[in-house]
Amino acid sequence: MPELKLFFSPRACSLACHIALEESGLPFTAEIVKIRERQHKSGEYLRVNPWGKIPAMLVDGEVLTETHAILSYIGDLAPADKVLMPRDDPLLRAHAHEWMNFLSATVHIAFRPLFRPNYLIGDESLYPKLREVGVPIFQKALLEVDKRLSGKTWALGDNYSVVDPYLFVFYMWSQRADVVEFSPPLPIWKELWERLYEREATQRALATEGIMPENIWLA
Ligand SMILES: N[C@@H](CCC(=O)N[C@@H](CS)C(=O)NCC(=O)O)C(=O)O
Repeated sequence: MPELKLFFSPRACSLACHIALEESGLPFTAEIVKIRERQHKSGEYLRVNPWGKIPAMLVDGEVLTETHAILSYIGDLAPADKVLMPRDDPLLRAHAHEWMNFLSATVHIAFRPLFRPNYLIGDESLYPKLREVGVPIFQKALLEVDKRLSGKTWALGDNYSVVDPYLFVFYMWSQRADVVEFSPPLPIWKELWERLYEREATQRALATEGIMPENIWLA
């Protein structure tokens, strides 16, 4: 079994990988790299991931980046009885990738005007304009997730997969104290999130990241 080491920042998209690792039962270590303290731009972390983004995972010392890729890898590596990534059904596997790509390329990015306007535009006086344009796009992306979850227990249907912890993270972001006023009602996603929150693996990852009921929705 390869040696796995995840680099995470509390509440970042790395939380999806963290939960998936806990679900997998695979042995792993996790190292905190605090984005708020700009540790992801420190020389030490840049030696691991010169792109300076979280997450990164070392697999026997080899660096793997991108949440989608890390989740797929964890899903494939997990013991067969876990089935965190569909194995024998090419179309279902494609749906897993469809979800993860949508979450990474569309949903994650849709938070930018709210979280990191400085990544999109230099002039702070234009932030309100950016928000005006970005919030409807953000809302449309979130509503699309809620719609796609309709009638499903988990993202892929009846079975839990690595897609689900990825959905856990973005719902949590959507309910952050400074974001919730911009988020549309997401009743189906909320129910999925609650099912995920109850799982022991989720609770273990949250505890390691210092995310408690009293601080879960803080910015
Ligand atoms: N496409 C990457 C995006 C990674 C990413 O942007 N991570 C954020 C945390 S959620 C980060 O490192 N932010 C700090 C920064 O961009 O400076 C992925 O899906 O893993």
